[in-house]
Amino acid sequence: MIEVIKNYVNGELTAPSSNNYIDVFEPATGKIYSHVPNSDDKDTDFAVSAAKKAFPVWSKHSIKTRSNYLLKLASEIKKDSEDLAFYESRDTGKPISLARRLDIPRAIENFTFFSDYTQNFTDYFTFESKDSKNHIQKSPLGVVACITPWNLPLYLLTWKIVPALIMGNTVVAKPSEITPYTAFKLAEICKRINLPPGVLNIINGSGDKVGKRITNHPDIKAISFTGGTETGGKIFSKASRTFKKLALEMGGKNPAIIFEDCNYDQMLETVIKSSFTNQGQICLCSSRLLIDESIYEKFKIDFCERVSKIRIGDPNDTETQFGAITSKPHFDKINHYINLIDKENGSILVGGNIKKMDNRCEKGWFIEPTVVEGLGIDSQLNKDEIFGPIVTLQTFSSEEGVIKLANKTKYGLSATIWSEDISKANRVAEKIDSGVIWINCWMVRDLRTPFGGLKQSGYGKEGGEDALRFFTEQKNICIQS
Ligand code: TXE
Repeated sequence: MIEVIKNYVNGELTAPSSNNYIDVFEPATGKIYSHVPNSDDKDTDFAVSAAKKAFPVWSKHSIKTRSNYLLKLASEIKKDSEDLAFYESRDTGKPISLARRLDIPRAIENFTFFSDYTQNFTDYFTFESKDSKNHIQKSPLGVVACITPWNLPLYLLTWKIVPALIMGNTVVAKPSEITPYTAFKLAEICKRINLPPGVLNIINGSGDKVGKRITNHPDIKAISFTGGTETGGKIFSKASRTFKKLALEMGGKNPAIIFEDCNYDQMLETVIKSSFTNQGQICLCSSRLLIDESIYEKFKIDFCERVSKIRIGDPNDTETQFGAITSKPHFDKINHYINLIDKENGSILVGGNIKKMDNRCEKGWFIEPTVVEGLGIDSQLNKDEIFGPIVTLQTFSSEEGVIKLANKTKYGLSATIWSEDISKANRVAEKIDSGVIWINCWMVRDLRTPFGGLKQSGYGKEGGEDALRFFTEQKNICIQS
């Protein structure tokens, strides 16, 4: 039976006013399993007005009170962890083991982290001089919007809504129409804990309708967005008309820089993960592997051998390491790049095929993890964000050379550097134009740190202090001494 997802507006689960829906597919089977509201301007405006109405009371609560509500949500998510992991895996095609290990625990941590982090938050500070006394007051913005993508649905939704809510804003959230299910379950949890109506509203639909209306709505004060650079650019240009605050987390083409003096086994193990976790559909995944030419042949053999052993399978199977591609259009996009490899004079070392599956998954969208060498620096495969299971190999022979190579992209999200010479690794890190750089590790996150890309990967930062600052406004009240 096809399940019907609802919007969550003003504390109620509601159908879209037009009664229009979008099909939601299970990537592992290629079959429709639910319908999500195809909301329009009227639905979006209703969500904004509910958020506006809830703001005066919610913003006057103490951080402690707001945090108590949010911790209740976290504890309900924890109770429902196993179900939520199943739903996330069904919606995205990721292995259930990954949803259990990463997506749901991190969603819970987003709540507990911001709750702890804001314990000692003060909403004012002062500057005194011989001429004046300045009282600086921090206040919530009002109604803010969070627009999120399909690769880490609940993880990224909670990463944005929690700091927004804890700072006293009310929220209109728009999950990806491709993977809306765990947001719907979060809405049910909000009802279960009696979150005051209008504080959080979850409005489903396409970017073209709901996303656009959010972007030009005069009562929305800020948008926190994660998604593609092209979409980020559209939001940037449209939102400027109403002078919204923006935090845009966008694409990446992340280098992994592998020096010959690295801890080889640790590097190999982690680079496999950084390349292919979530089928390569994490904005932080390594997609360009830059290898010291002195170890290139050895690395190539060892890496390809390991890649060929990655267990591709039904995401429901706990042994599966690598699942399906999240949507058919994205599957087509990745195949387009696979077809380009030959034309761009690259050679496929491993993978490069659609993976034919049996039984339940025979119509699913599976692509083998793919490793390519021999492509030019300016090839599309080395320039474009593919956001899938394709990595390219390139060699380097000097520190300056690899820095140049790493920076030869319009993106600047993340990079990893592998070397046991920490002063060299730090020297290189300083010269790499990326917002997040990992030395001898990957995806190790301290949520207090600023998170976000440089160049066309990011505009504004998330995390820790930056998230709190983003979701507040400051006012200076000056009295002459
Ligand atoms: O993302 P979109 P798409 C990259 C990746 C991928 C490409 C396109 O390369 O192939 O982006 O993916 C909403 N106004 N990433 O098209 O469109 C949309 O409904 C306002 C990188 O699926 O950016 C969804 O909720 N909102 C990435 C959200 O934006 C709009 C994660 C993201 O969708 C909108 C995902 C509009 N005009 C894709 N159009 C990362 N860096 O994490 C769409 N949306």
